[in-house]
Amino acid sequence: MNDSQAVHVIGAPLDLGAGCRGCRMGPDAIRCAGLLTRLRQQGRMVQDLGDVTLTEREKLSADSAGGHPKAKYIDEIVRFNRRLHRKTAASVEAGAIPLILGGDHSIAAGTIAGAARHKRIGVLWFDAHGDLNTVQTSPSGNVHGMPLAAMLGYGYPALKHIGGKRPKVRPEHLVLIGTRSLDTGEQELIQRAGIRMYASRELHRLGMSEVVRQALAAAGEGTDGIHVSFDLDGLDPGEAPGVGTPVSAGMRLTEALEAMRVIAASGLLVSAEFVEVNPALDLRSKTAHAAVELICSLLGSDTMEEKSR
Ligand code: Z70
Ligand code: MN
Ligand code: MN
Ligand code: MN
Repeated sequence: MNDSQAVHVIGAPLDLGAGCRGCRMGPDAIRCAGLLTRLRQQGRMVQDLGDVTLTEREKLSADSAGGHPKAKYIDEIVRFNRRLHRKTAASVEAGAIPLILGGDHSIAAGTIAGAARHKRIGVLWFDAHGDLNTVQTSPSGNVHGMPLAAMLGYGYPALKHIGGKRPKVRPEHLVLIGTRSLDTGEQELIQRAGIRMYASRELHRLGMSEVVRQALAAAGEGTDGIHVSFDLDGLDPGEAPGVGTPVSAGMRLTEALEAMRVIAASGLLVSAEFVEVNPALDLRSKTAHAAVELICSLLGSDTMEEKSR
């Protein structure tokens, strides 16, 4: 990433992968919290490409839309993610930085496949959860608990094969940050694949900037750059109440902002997404505003910041 690269905002209003509805309104909530104005004030060229189309969910039921009883709405989720993958890939090819606004986290199956179409990608995954379930291990059948497994090459074929059959990320180029809620099958996959993880406890021991420096060294080694996937439930529920699955003892917003600044300074960023903002559960748009702050720390242009000082 450099200061002259434009940011392409892509809305991904999908909530069929989540356990409760509402984060389909996430993209507009983040826009309404002032995203475009703020990024432009920081000297970043921004273009809003609009939203990827979601088939009206009222026409769908979990069964009629899904191809699998343990992966609810999987057919529509795959269709949506194919469209999102094309949009994300086109943006990278145009030399821009795609900034995808979710939507539930199942959209990562489209965004990462898109970013990985012409680049070898490392992934920094900020989340209370691992999202490393497969149809076999998922306790809920909610697809937002599965996208990262799919990107590593595990799970539902149509989901993991979006944008081609090869895995989109290698386990040594993936780092989990802020993790504090994992299912048994996810823990097993982390062990088996040797995935690097900084749980909340370790974050506080090492400090966020050291954690992100180590994460970037691993994910950046032998790749063309980094995709940042930020689930707002990685933050503490006190600072991000508008999420479907709050988990206590999360990252502080100040810590997460520090993480974004270290990533920005590395120049390694290829693409980013901010997901799981649910305005129906939010308190005075606190979570949408947190997302805007994080995005500005990640994508604000340094040059202009210096000019305005
Ligand atoms: C659980 C599952 C999840 C987000 C919940 C929860 C997954 N591991 N992800 N909220 N963002 O159902 O697979
Ligand atoms: Mn997630
Ligand atoms: Mn989560
Ligand atoms: Mn490597």
